[in-house]
Amino acid sequence: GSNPQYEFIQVTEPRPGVGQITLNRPKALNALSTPLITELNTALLTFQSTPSIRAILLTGSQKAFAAGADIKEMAPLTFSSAYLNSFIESWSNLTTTLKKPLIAAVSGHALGGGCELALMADIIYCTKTANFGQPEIKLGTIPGAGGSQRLTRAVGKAKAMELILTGKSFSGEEAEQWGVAARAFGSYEELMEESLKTAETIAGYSKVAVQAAKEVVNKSQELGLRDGVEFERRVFHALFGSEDQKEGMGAFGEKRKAQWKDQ
Ligand code: CO8
Repeated sequence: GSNPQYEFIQVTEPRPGVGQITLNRPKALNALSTPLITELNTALLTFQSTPSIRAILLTGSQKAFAAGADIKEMAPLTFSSAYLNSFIESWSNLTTTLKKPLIAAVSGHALGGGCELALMADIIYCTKTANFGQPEIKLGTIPGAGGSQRLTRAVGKAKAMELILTGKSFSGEEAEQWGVAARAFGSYEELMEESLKTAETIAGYSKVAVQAAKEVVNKSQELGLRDGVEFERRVFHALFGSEDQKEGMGAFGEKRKAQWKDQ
């Protein structure tokens, strides 16, 4: 059920091994205020440290994943207060701190910080009509939570530059074509069902292998090809030291379902 300790998010366990966080600030289209981000961080860290949670789904409402950072909160900020308090830093590095896989299910608006939050997830699923974009330029500012870096890695410099300099939105259908989203669905219901199914599928694998897989794919965004392939091979070798590799390959030989030990 929903957790009463949170005001701006809902936290549930909709399927075995799957933790879901639903952004729930409908009056502001899930604008990412500091209190909301604090709750989101707490919920993610709680899932990270809960052994029964094996995959995490992050979503908003049908109308909005998140319409950006809270403009009303940011409007009066000064350089020195943003700089001295490291505004945004606490939530702009989810991919490096969260070890469990995170799927973002995006319907409706994913703008500014909302687009950046989605880009921090390991997998984006969306509706074809989802509305992605980095409109910060229209507000006299720029993306501040990794958008200029992660969007550029996802779509290439030409498209990223056009999107960030014009502030123009792109659809979920385009997000899928450009490789930002893994899949785009025709309806909200289908999006949520398929997102849960994928989270459940991942939750059904060895935790050790899943964490290693996420780690090596993320390394590809940081390392050159030679170092990346070497890192992958080291981790691949290391997994021969896991019980789950013996179990997985043994179960294949015995034509039975593997029983993961997460060891
Ligand atoms: N911040 C604060 N309030 C918002 C935001 C926002 N980003 N987006 C919407 N709201 C509020 C509106 O003010 C409105 O509230 P009220 O009824 O009190 O006036 C309510 O949500 C509903 O919004 P609309 O009436 O505008 O709804 P529409 O369906 O007409 O329009 C839009 C939807 C197109 C999404 C429109 O609301 C919009 O353009 N929103 C702003 C989008 C935007 O510019 N986002 C980027 C923000 S800047 C940013 O994210 C910088 C990131 C830096 C790093 C992250 C820092 C935390």
